[in-house]
Amino acid sequence: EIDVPESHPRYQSLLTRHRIEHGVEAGITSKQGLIAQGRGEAFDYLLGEETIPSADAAERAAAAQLLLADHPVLSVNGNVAALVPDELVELADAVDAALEVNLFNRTEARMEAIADHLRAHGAEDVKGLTADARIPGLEHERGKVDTDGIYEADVVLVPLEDGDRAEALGEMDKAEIVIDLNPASRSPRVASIPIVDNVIRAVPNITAHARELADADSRTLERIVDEFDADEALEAAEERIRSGEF
Ligand code: PTJ
Repeated sequence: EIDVPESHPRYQSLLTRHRIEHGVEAGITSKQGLIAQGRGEAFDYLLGEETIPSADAAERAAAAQLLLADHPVLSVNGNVAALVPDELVELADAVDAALEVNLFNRTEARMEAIADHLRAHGAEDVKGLTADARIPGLEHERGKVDTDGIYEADVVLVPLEDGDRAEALGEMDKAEIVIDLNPASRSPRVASIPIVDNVIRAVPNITAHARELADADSRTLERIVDEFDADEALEAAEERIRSGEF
């Protein structure tokens, strides 16, 4: 995909940059998405560019929560569509969730480009284009969702979400799983399950946990969700960043 040997110490980070750049060129990722990526990289560097144990626990709890859900939805924006399209389709498949394009900077052109991109990566049904419902408390464009998608979902996975929208979704009484590399950001702080990890590692790891838990009974899954402590996970991430071990 890019002309850098896999042994290069910054291989993963260069690959990620290339995908985001390509996403912008293809009309999938917004220019603000480039800035968001830069911010994410700085936090990822401080976390050691690895899935820390508390993030792995959060990813396992997220898998359990998604498997328990009646109507789980994975929200897709311009950054994750560029970074992990195959992995999102695989996760949706593993937990029987719907994929819904939901953009902070919504334009019809990007909505279509992302839906096409997901379909090219194997998605069968992509929601978000109907936009026949609104998230209460958000300005018109930013609150647009599908009735049979995010609006009626009981569990929503929102990667890289803006704080206001994360809060508004949380107020709709949904279990909210947020992936964000900044543990101090408002969206992971309002999430029921905050995952402080790079989406590049987080999404496939949630899928791996979901596959491992596929035959678990609901009591086991409920216990995994109950035992997960959101505040502890956020603290552990902050501690790792402050420890300076990178
Ligand atoms: O495609 P759209 O229109 O929906 O726009 C998406 C972005 C991401 C541009 C929009 O939601 C936005 O402006 O986000 P913010 O407010 O810049 O927040 C981005 C957050 O995601 C920051 O806290 C970053 O640390 C974090 N982040 C960036 N890249 C990654 C990440 N977290 C996990 N994995 C990443 N690869």
